[in-house]
Amino acid sequence: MERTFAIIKPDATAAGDAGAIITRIEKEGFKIIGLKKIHLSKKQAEGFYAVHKERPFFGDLTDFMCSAPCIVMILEKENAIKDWRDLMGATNPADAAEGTMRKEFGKSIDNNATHGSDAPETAAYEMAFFFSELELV
Ligand code: RTP
Ligand code: MG
Repeated sequence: MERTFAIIKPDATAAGDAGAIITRIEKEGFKIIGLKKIHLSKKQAEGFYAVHKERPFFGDLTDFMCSAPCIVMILEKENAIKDWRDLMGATNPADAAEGTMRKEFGKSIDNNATHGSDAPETAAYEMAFFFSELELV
């Protein structure tokens, strides 16, 4: 079993799409072992996306992530990291395949509905950033 970290981003949470996204996550065989709704501060958003701090979109990305509440989750499944990335679809919803979360719920490359860890090391960092072991069931 593998664990990955997922976010229902502020756009999808505000749009009322969290329920549909969670339903799909469960249908695809992921177990939700941690879940909470939070409103990130700018500092927390910058810490979470620190790998992107030199990128031109860093300011807009971190402004967006602290603009409204989001839902953070830890998902468990065989190949959870890759399978959640596949279910999310391409970063830009315009390029995302039919049936993916970003195609269905994303509006633009900046407002793309979901986040997923991209490797075991980033998953470990991101899970520990938001959850303590005590919060996982
Ligand atoms: P995420 O980390 O949010 O799951 O997205 P990702 O792996 O598919 O994409 P990543 O390269 O990690 O970028 C993080 C977020 O930054 C925004 N972005 N904008 N304007 C641009 O060229 C650009 N590239 C990335 C996206 O909102 C992306 O989700
Ligand atoms: Mg990423």
